[in-house]
Amino acid sequence: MKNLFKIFFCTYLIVASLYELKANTVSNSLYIIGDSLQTVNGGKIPYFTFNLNNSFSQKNAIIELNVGDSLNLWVHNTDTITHIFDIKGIVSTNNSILAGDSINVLHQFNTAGLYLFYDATNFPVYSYLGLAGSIVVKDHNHASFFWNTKEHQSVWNTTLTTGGSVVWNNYQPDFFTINGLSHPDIITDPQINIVGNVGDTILVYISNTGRGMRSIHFHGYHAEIKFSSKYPNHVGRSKDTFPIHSMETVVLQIIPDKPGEYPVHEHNLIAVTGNNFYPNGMFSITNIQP
Ligand SMILES: [Cu+2]
Repeated sequence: MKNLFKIFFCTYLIVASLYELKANTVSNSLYIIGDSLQTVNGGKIPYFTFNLNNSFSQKNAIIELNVGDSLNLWVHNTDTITHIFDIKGIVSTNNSILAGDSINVLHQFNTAGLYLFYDATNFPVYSYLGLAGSIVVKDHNHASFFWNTKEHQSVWNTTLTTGGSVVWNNYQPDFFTINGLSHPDIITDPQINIVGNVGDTILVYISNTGRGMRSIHFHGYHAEIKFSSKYPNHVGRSKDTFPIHSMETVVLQIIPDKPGEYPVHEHNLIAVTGNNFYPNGMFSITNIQP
């Protein structure tokens, strides 16, 4: 009888552990949509996004997964030309999607971090024009904030979408967005503006899907690098300014040591402007309560 119980108990343990190891499959759809981006001065420039449903939003999709999840992703091309879907460093099989067609991508994410999906068509043209979003892979349940940072040289968007070409070395962007937003939407967006309490563990996921270099400066608090797509050896460093190369990502952890309200901004001063006006660019506010 005792042995029988042991067998039952062991079987239970094995089944339970197998169940725990079974990762979730998360299904998502992305729609490639061409429309226009509203800039801070009320203008509109040609723009494309990956959206989670078939209606255009200036905010590119952010897909959230837990470590071990498999992403079952359908990518639908609602545009009139072929696009190519890649997940940087993960899926680069040049998945061409004909106009009006769809593809399916299945991938298991076993490492926490921040990954970029983008359009490789005539790179960097369509990625620059907006087709670059992010996949967040978490190994925690802490408060998390998400920034997809990007610049725009507004006249180039028209040039590139009407078949013209540009000289990328002459890049002089005039608009700077986070998650496709400009001032004042940036400072009211709950995905962007860090809120919390002293002692909280807070994660900030930052990607640079523009063509320029980022230098993100946190006032008031230091942050620790938890993930860096370009410099894995930087993990563990604690500082207040974070360079991020084009098409790279970092994950930062902040544990606030004091209450306060502080800016977080891009330290290249042109990038805190929009149409030459401050603070119309990459500028947000951290609000920490006691
Ligand atoms: Cu600063």
